[in-house]
Amino acid sequence: MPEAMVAARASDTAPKSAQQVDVAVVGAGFAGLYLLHRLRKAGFSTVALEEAGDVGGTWYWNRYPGARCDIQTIDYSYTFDPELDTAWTWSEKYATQPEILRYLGFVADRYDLRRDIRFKTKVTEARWDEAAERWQLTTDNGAPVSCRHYIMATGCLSAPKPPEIDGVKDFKGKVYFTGRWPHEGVDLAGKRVAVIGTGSSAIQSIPLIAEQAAHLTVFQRTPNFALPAGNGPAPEDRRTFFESDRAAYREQARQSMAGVPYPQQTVVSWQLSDAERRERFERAWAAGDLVHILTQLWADQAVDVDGNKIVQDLIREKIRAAVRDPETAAALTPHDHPFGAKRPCLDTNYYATYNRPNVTLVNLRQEPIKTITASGISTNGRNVDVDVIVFATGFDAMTGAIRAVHPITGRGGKSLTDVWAHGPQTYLGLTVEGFPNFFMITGPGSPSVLSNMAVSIEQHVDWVVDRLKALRDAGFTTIEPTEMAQAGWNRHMADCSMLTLHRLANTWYTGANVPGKVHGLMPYTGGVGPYRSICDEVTSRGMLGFKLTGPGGAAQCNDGEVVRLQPDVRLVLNLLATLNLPPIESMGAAGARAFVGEFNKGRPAGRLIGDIVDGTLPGADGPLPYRVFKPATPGPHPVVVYFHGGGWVLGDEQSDEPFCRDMVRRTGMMFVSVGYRHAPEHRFPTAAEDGYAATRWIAEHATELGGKPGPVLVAGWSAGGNIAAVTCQLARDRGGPEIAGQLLICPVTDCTFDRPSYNDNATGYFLTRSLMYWFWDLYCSPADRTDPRVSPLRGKVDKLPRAFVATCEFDPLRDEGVAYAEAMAAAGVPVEQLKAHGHFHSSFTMVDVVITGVAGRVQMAEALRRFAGLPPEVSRGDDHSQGHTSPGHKIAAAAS
Ligand code: N01
Repeated sequence: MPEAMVAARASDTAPKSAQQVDVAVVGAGFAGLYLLHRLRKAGFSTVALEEAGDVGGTWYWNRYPGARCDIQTIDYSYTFDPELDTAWTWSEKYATQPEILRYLGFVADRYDLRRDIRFKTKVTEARWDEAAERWQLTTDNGAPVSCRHYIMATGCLSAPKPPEIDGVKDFKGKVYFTGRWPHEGVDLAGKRVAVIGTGSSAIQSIPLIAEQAAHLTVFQRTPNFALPAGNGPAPEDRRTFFESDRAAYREQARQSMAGVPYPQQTVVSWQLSDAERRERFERAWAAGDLVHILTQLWADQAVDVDGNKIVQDLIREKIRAAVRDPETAAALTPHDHPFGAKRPCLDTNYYATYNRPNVTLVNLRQEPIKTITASGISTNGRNVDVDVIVFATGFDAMTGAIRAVHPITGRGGKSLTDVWAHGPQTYLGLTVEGFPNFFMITGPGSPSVLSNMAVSIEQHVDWVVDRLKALRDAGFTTIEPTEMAQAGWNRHMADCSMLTLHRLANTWYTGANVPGKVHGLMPYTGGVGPYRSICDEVTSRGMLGFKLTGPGGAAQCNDGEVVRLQPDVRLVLNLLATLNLPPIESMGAAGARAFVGEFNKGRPAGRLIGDIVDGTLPGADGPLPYRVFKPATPGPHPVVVYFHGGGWVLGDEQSDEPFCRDMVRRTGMMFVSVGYRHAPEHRFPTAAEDGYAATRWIAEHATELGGKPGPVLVAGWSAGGNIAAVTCQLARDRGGPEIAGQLLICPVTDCTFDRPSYNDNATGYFLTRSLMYWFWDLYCSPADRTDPRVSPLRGKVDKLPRAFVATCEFDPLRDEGVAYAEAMAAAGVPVEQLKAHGHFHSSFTMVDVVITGVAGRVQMAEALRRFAGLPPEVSRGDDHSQGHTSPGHKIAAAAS
């Protein structure tokens, strides 16, 4: 519909008194349109308030040359109606802005949505009316609105950021913002043009502007990674997959991590050779697909600085090859952020554009802009006269469109701006405590901009509208998240932010692009599929974390936190639950060992370190096997004697190999893992005595083993932690060896089973109470159980080596580990504790699976180095062993 007609209708029909509706929506972009459709179908009276003159949202405003989608449009489409899905065919792999806008217009027409949209109408204030239990909205055009529910479908990138450069008003030429490009287009032919910024908007428009302009000067503050879009028809393989089973294709997208149907990679970078990695990279480069290159190279590319650096280096090679002038190429090459931590761009001839004689790059890192003058732009190094300045300077993302657009006042006069003064607080990214009946579509705290927005929008809209229907059917009139639920979500957000490398870059994802904005990762990094399952869990658990109220004092509140586990621990436990494994204790010792052996075969052994040497040592009653893990750096290194986990029944000197390798890399110390004997063949006190004897022998033969003579350290996980603790007590009582420190990870320390963690975490977290009972029964008769050689908490705990004790919140053994740490501390032993929240018994040993366990292992490594008298940081000598180097890379960075 022509804009003039729309505008005329909007003002002609504006009622004098408040417009009464069930639900008011702000925005008529992707989200607003689908909301209108769903709300209407659900029988709600609705109005959408839209500042623009027509539908389209971001695609209405961003009309700059070259504006396109950066998700393949086959995926960037509505999927709610299979008929709509077949009624529209995209002409290109990445549709242009005009085509996407046409699509949204087509959708609006098909479902007759415009009749409920008030265009050119901005909400100027929104206030929760407690007495009426309604939101009262004022607008700048036409009647105010009174609504039961208020939904922001304002998009994440719709509030342009001011340029923050002095002198703009003095400029006598033309000024344009990519995010507010004139509808009639701009003729740049023969003009001297400046583009400020090198984000996606700039990178898409620069090649086209360069083709028109007499001269283009690009002012770059931070270079960005850009990949060739390879636009054209939708790729054959994708089309075939899509056409063969549309429903399956869409469903896979909904359950995926990014909202695009790609599988999760399981191979990590260091399992691949240089050639294999390059082959994967070249394939991804040629595919011209952001999600492909961000997710399909190797499993650690987005979570580990080393895995990521390999991609960065390969892209840097491409930039050098594309740009002829080495100085320009160097300036265009990003070095300040991991690949993907800042949104990479899809381009068409971007780098090659700098080979044109009419294009100049100004590196603002070397010569910052001083001011804009009447005739152009003045930097520390030069004055550039131009006719046109294009600001491609980005947006106040995610919160800007919600918070800054208009004051929103909730219960008790609370202002959303104040509530979010220290960063956005939400429950599920959808709702805010203190703001009843207020919803955000793809708000901060949801996957939003880290996902295919089309998929996330549909999920949000479906969830919200389904909840509103259920609320109405149950006779409730208000819905609001609780403080506890919101605090839990914020903590979960913080946990998730440790999963990826996004937090290591200054970007609009973190608010760093807007001066004065609070820094913090705003989108949810836990993935689209997991997020969907969490929203569904909230519903299936009786609207967990929401307070519902209705007439006559009706109320319902099932308070709680929906996710208390670390995000990756949740995925691991969910996966294990789907395997429906028989209890380990039902397998018998031989069966359980075979099971663990099979389980371990499927996991990578760990990154390359220095030498790995097997041997045997004389134990108390015969030879015991051991495996030495050496750092790649020149020795001799301090020696850590390590005892594996497995309840005194399972495992061997190799079974915790990934953990040992990882700790060797992080500590720069040598680990000797001991194959102590197991129950039921060898019952108490065999494991304890083997542990002590092995420690003694290793201490006496440290030099022979390639280690540093002097005091050793001991470490162990689970039953191995028990043996390490017992060894320290025996060494104290039996005249040595000298032990410089003990690292006890989720140790067994006592035969008392009535501490809360034994009940709280009895089942559901892999190590169960009944499995522990079984281990105890096989190892130790009831009469022996109070012996300090199996229950060190019952022994003397003074005069022990310095200790680091790690316990996990969701572990039956948690409280006895804490009790042991506290007992040692009370007895004067220097003790450090790590109480790992959201973790389970295996979190620290599932290296490369439980990514959030890295931070704990970093702390453990730092403690071991302190105990050994080493400086805090270790330089890693193993980086070049896989053909890629990261000189001077310190452990602190690796831990990130
Ligand atoms: O904005 P940006 P954008 N002086 O924030 C620079 C989506 N999008 O509009 O990095 C000098 O990325 C700033 O420099 P720095 C997409 O998600 C999608 O380009 O802050 N320079 C940066 O280079 C994208 O990520 C598509 O140092 C200044 C640039 O301006 C998001 O929108 C297309 C400055 C801003 O880049 C935002 O992209 C377009 C100053 N005062 C956008 N202030 C699709 O393909 C800022 N800059 C779908």
